[in-house]
Amino acid sequence: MSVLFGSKEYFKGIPQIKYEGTGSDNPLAFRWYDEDRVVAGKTLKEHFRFACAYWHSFCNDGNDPFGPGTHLFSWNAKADPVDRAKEKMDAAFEFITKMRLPFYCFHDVDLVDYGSDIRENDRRLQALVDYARQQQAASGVKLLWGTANVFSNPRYMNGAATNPDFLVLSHAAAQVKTAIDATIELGGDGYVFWGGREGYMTLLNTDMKREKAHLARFLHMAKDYARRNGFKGTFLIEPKPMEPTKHQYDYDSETVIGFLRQWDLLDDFKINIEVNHATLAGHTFQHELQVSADAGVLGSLDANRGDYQNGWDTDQFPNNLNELTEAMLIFLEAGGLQGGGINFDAKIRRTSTDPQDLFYAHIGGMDAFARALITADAILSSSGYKQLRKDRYASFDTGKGSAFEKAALTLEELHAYAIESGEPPRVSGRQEYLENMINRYL
Ligand code: XLS
Ligand code: NI
Ligand code: NI
Repeated sequence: MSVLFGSKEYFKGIPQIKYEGTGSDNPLAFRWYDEDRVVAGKTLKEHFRFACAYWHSFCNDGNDPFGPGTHLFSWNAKADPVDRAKEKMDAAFEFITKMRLPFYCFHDVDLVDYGSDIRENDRRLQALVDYARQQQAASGVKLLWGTANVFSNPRYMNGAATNPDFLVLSHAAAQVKTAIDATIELGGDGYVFWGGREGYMTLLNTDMKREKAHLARFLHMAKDYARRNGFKGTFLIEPKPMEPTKHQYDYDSETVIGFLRQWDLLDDFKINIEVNHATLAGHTFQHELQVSADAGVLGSLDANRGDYQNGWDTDQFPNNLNELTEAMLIFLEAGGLQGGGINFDAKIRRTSTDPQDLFYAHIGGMDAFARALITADAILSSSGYKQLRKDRYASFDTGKGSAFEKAALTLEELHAYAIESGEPPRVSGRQEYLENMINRYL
């Protein structure tokens, strides 16, 4: 695999990252992520399908509401937007291949800067799609999913598909059409809708019922267009409860599943769960995984973590082994993701200004997922964990409990059964025992 496509090396002196095992103290090596290691019937590479998020790693320069960026992007030098974007792509593919990430994800405006002329934007994106096709062929890196950023441009301040102004909606549609074309052309496995401003700030000016109907119509149009043009992949909705909008319609997995069912979209759409969005919704990452897995729509993951003290999307790189091990128990029991992968929707901190920092961040995330999956597999195959949970429900396996599940009991019969059987014995849920088990296997 050749590492360099362009003529310049942007991450100088950093070699391709290798697996060296837990005995290694090289900070630029994997200690757990051995991509060829087989766990539960698949290699780690196949399980995770790790992806680099173009926006955080190559566009976000560390700016915050109090000051400009701190990260030096040497690839942003050229004046012409397409030339500049090609250098950024050289840097991106250099990083992605050095990092051994098999996939990447982008928004249209991550690949190249957009202006306000739709035809010119389409032309610019096409130039970068042509370039990406060559980069993908040379490196073997693939597109996990594409998406359109229909939340940053000021015209989307009141939403995109849910905007009260039909003309704004049509601009969003124009962007989504071109982003779908790009995703199809680059062989993307998925297409994501994250409704950043699909929601409202105040009900005083909002017809919520009408806005949600518009969103459903918009998704149907996009799906029909993509299917007509040969897209065989998965459409994904990424729930988030708030930020930037006060109340977002795609609040959490349960809400999105209800919406997809109501509007007859469940055959084509699955969920893209993001860890920090789960916690913003007042849930755990594990909860969101289980809800989606149970509904058969566990599509893809945006990996990151939040901050216990903050109420916003801090998008830090994942490193919480207990959380990830619990998550991997659900992941393995669900049989993995349906068509998706694990995209690092995470950013290095404003103060992380060395070129190596982006590598440390991804190495840490990939190692944490690998260690968690290996641990979860050991728990599933050699502990009493599954049996313990099954046994809690044993009273539904036979007799009256089983009749209840089969809808063969009436409320009067349950009344009689309770009287005849007397007070139920206390049965421990053994939470601390189970929590200790995770630490024992780690
Ligand atoms: C923002 C979202 C965004 C989506 C893609 O909070 O996570 O990055 O993943 O639009
Ligand atoms: Ni995300
Ligand atoms: Ni996010």
